[in-house]
Amino acid sequence: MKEFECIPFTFLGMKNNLKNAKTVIVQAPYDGTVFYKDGQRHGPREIIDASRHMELYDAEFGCDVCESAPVYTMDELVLSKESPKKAVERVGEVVDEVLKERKFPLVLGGEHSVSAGAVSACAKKFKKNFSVLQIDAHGDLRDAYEGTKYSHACAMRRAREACGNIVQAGVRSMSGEEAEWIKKERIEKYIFGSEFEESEVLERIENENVYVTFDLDGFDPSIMPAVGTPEPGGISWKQATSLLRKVFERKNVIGADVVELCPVIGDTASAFLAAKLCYKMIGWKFLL
Ligand SMILES: [Mn+2]
Repeated sequence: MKEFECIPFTFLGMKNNLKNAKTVIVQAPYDGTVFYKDGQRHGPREIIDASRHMELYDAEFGCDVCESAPVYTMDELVLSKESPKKAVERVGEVVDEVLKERKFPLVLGGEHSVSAGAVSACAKKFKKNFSVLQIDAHGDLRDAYEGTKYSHACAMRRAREACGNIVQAGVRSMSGEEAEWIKKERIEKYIFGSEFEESEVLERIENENVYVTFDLDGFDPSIMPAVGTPEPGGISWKQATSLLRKVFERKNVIGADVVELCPVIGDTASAFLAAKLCYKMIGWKFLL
């Protein structure tokens, strides 16, 4: 058949070429442990769709970032509906493969539980020699929630077990149980609200290798309404990009995720913001 011009349904609409790619996009469409507003399973697709309509030129670098740092987009994963443990472990297996290929894994959620899988894959490769930086409105530090240790509400508890050093910014909501645990573990100084001092956050990241997990509800709901639990008083685009740029500049970022987009009909700004955030991270990773 004659070939017609088409835009692939991939991140940035790029033609997939695994060999050349530096980043691998892992789509983790999972919302199996969400009890309030679900729909996070549609997040990856919305981010990909928005990314296909973004300008590829980035003024910060003066070029099309994806030309120097090509991206490969995996198709959506099939994740267990019955078992959160299996769903999270599958994400871990996939990220493990991406790391073995020496590519940069960028996971699109899906709910926050998928991050626990990605972090466990990092632990397999880096043992305890990495930190996790989390941007989030919530602590996500429960030991278990609604009968599973693989809930979105437990993602950072699992991360702490895997790596020892977690740093959280934008946090403005947690349970009494989490607050108690934080005191017991004496990790108060690693947890920042929305008015964080950038230099202090950077100081607390103890390892050279860093995994970044970005729950979009860390942003203020005025710029990111499409999340399951929008908490008032969140961080700005400027705060997020300024902090992350420095993390990518000073540290070795080994992988990242952007999770919890819960698309709302009529709102395109949220998916666009998420897509742009992903593209900025790719630029900082490979072009700084
Ligand atoms: Mn959250």
